[in-house]
Amino acid sequence: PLRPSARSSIPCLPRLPVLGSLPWLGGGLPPHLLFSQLAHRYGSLFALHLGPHYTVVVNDHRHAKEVLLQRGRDFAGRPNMVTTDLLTRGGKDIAFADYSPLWKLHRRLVHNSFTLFGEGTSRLQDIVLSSVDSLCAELLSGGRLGFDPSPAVTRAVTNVVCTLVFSATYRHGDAELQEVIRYNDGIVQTIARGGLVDIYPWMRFFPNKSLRKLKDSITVRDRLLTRKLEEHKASLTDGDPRDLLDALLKGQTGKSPGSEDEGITDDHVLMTAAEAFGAGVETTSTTLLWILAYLLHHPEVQDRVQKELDENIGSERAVCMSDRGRLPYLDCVINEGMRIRPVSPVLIPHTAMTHSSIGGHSVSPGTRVLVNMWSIHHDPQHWDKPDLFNPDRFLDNQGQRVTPSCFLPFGAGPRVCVGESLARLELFLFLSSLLQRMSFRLPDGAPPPNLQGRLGVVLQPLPFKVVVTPRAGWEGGAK
Ligand code: HEM
Ligand code: PLO
Repeated sequence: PLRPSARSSIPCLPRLPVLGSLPWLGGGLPPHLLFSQLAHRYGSLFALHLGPHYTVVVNDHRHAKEVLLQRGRDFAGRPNMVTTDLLTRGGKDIAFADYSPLWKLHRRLVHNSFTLFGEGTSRLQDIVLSSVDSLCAELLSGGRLGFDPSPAVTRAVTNVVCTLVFSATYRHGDAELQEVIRYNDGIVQTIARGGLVDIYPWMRFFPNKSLRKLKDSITVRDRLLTRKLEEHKASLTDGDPRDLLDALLKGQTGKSPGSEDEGITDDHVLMTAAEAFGAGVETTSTTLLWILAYLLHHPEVQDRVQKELDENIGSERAVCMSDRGRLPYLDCVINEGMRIRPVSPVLIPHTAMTHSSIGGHSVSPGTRVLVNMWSIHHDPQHWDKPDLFNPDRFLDNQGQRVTPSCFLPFGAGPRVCVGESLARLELFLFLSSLLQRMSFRLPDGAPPPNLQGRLGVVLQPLPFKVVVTPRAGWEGGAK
């Protein structure tokens, strides 16, 4: 094929004034599926007008790598969006903040705080493992009648993040924990319904029940976090930071490099802590639930993970991070779960900060870019039978683990997920411990979980039920 010249424009959907291309986006499909479908008609790189916003949609891993990696800096901006501006007090966070020195400093502080937890000490592992023990006990007491594992999983993951962010550990049924879970749920249900593709700022002026609920949930969140912040300020010492809030407070004194801006305000500390919290809960619990749903569809995969655990760990002790190299198949199962059901099927919108290009086409500043991870993770040119859950695709024919180049569950480049190492640690410890100690199956006569999912701010599985039975030696859940 001819190499497109820098002048040729990206194939674009038709448009009308004000509405842009919206009349051509009917059909009610969620954005990731709609864009995959449009990619068949217009090619993997196409453009459309979301209301007034010229938007390029990337469906191929090569173009995605140009945007995220090769020219990552050019595309590291974020657009303003109504709901996320409310959520983050106008971008005083990381994920929805535009490119700035302060955003960079924030990223570094959060990243350092996680690695401090992780590598220097084994504290992070201990935190996760203690939450794992309560989760196992809770699931095993769920009895042999089918039950929805989601509340227990959410509680366990929330507990881990509460410890990391503000050093709180809760017992089952704690009122503050319930409050946290409730407000988070309120945000999840109302922010960006149908993905993070925000279109019309003026919509906020219409009476809107869902915006009301979002504001109320944010108020509850802010009240709780402000209290934690004040407590932390009062007890801050010169020693090592106890948690993420401490690390951010300590970062307030260090001025961001080479800038004259105001530095990290209390608002920034609050918004970034709230975000690490929200991201930490939603993504990890959703991924765990997707993998459980797929294990119910594929009992042979569950058996194989358990065989690997029996042969390499046994039932005498708990699994720990240093076992990771001994459990390659489990790693493949985790990767395959993140491939087939990416929590964020369309990444948070990027914007071009300068003149740049994608696939040889020039792109002007301000252009929005949507990376459709769903198409990339389901591209039949790169994945054999992409709709099949098949962890073996992450092993080569010598049984060694491989990472295909079109597998990008955490994104890449300047905007890559800051929680990747934390997420991987949690997914590994939760799944290995659960499958070491118990088996999951469908309740008698129940249909297997629906795998289509529902797109909110993340792509979630619909509720499903499991029956849990302890494995030999783990009748009590923990040792
Ligand atoms: C960004 C995936 C867990 C914090 C992202 C992005 C993806 C992603 C795809 C967007 C990249 C882009 O816009 O180009 C995931 C997955 C997770 C996970 C699959 C778990 C399975 C976490 C956790 C945290 C976290 C545990 C915890 C603190 C963030 C933040 C950003 C981000 C703050 C925004 C980065 C920026 O815009 O500079 N993540 N994530 N994530 N993630 Fe995660
Ligand atoms: C989840 C609900 C919380 O109350 C607020 C929140 C903060 C950060 C968001 C997260 C939500 C959803 C998942 C996001 C994350 C930032 C990065 C992550 C969008 C809205 C992903 C997968 O990109």
